[in-house]
Amino acid sequence: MEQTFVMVKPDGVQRSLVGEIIRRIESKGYKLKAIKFMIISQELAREHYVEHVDKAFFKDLLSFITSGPVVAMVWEGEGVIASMRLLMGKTNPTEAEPGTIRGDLAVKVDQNIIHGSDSPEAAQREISLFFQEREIIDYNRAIDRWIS
Ligand code: D4T
Repeated sequence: MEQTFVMVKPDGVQRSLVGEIIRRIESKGYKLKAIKFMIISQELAREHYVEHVDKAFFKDLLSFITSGPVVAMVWEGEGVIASMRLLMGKTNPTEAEPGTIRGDLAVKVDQNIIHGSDSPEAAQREISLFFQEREIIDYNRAIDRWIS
């Protein structure tokens, strides 16, 4: 079953949106596989955002993402990688549709409250950056037969 990496960024934690964000993902039907409340180190931030190393916003992005605790998670379900991007809405919250997490809850591109992997390769890379295999939990839910 497909898995994706999701993170409530420091602004989402500061704005007390962790519960609201998890509620939306849970209500959709996806299964929580791993969760960690943590402060991202400079090294991990650089690795996570390595594709943006040449961008003008890279330095600010690093200070922002390391500025306070985040909630890192692995979610599982059918088509979860692409679907999570739809639930999140466009990267720039001013362009994100109402009904999406960013469309409803965020305003600025540099404070867009949530991250989700954008491809199967990114999902695999990001999950293994943030989690060890033993931290990803296998379990059954009674509702799984109604969802998957
Ligand atoms: P993340 O990776 O945080 O989920 O964002 P996206 O996958 O939706 O978008 P991205 O990789 O293009 O951007 C990474 C990250 O950088 C911030 N950002 C982006 C920023 O601070 N200024 C900018 O101009 C852009 C384009 C927001 C997300």
